[in-house]
Amino acid sequence: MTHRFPDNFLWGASISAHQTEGAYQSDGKGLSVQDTRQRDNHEIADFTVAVDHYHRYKEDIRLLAEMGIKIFRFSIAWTRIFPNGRGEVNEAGLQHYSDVIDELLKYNIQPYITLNHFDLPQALEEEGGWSARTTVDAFVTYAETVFSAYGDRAKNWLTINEPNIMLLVDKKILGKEIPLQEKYQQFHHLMIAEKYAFKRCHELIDDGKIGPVPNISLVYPATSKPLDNQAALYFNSVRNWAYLDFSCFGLYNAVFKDYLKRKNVKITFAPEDQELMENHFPDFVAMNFYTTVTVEKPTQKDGMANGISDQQSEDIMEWGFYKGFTNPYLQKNEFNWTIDPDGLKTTLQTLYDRYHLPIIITENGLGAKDELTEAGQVHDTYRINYLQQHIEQCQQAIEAGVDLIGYSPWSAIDLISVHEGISKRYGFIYVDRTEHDEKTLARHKKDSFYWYQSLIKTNQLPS
Ligand code: BGP
Repeated sequence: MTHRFPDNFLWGASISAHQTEGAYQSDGKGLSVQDTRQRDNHEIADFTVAVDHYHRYKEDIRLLAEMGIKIFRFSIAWTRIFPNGRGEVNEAGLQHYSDVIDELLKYNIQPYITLNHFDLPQALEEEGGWSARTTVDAFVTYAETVFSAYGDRAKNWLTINEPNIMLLVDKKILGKEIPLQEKYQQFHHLMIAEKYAFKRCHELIDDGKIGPVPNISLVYPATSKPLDNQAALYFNSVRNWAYLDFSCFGLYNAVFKDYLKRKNVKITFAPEDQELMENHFPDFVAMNFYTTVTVEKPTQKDGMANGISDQQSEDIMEWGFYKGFTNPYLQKNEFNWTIDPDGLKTTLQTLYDRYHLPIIITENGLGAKDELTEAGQVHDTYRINYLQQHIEQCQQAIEAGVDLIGYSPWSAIDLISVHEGISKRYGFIYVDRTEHDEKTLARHKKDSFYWYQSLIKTNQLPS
């Protein structure tokens, strides 16, 4: 039996600014923490040129329109609008995204715009970054500026990409470790900044809609031992629900509060925070999903070292709370990330039962080492299989009553992976470059491009 997706289902594709645009100092752009960050792995490409989407956005959008997408998720580089994070607006930067939006609308593609995707202005970082309350003020001015500039044409917004992963995997994403007390003060500031974004989007944009965009991985207990289940409860809270409970319920949940208390972390609230938390809410939840995580309760023999080295791996340890465990029932991709399509359905059902809001998947995809043939083709059957298995579970979730409104995989075009450079490709469109050779930067449609095009056209998975 074939099942069609709902008629208005939002098929899309996603990217972020710093991973695609390049042109890192063009037209008045300031530096962001992604331009300056210390890298563990110096073998990988940096973001100076990336895949040159800044100059080639028209070609990229034309290809994406040919693929048939209804929505395009991209982020604005804050440093193009305010090179120093605040102060005078850079008109050239403001014009650029206006042109991008117009180009999308020409093809009837709706923009879904992320306000900030890992690329905080370096000038704000030097004043304390998200540890400083003044960064919240700068963010609010930036958000108001782009809402006012684009809100007549762009109605759908996402706040701050994956604050949970940014804080948990700080070393890899930001290039430095943040002490725990500071990390959770940053959490508070990020989440308050998001509350302001909900408020100002609703005030400034007619019919404006906005949602949080965390990375959600359901956490499984390693065994049926009660203490493994408790480990999963804590990691689910610290990794997933602390963020969404703040966004959607306006509170610190009890498990997360207990975690903070046991870690001796104390959060400073500003006088306006409680009111903001309790009165401004999202219209939908956007979710990035790659895998699930499995944990057990650590024992004395595990030692007491704490650390989380990768968002998707078993390399997680917090003494007294949880420790990563290799799930023997799941396969892994070539970059060691577990693959769990069934877990996507369970994650969607859990999320929907918790928040009762429409859900849109804004990232899901397979990073792989693609090969371009001499004929300019890429036979990425492995990516098609991954997407097919996950989309099947989306369909099952919809049939099970989840209000899933769209699916926008990672990524529209090849881009520079946060951890692994251009060698780990995600796109439907291949970009001809290597880590250190920019080559032609020519675009080539992969087999997955044609597969996704046909899926969108028929609005159903091939039988
Ligand atoms: C998410 C980020 C993306 C993207 C993706 C894949 O956490 O929002 O920016 O990079 O993960 O991760 P990676 O690039 O490490 O493979």
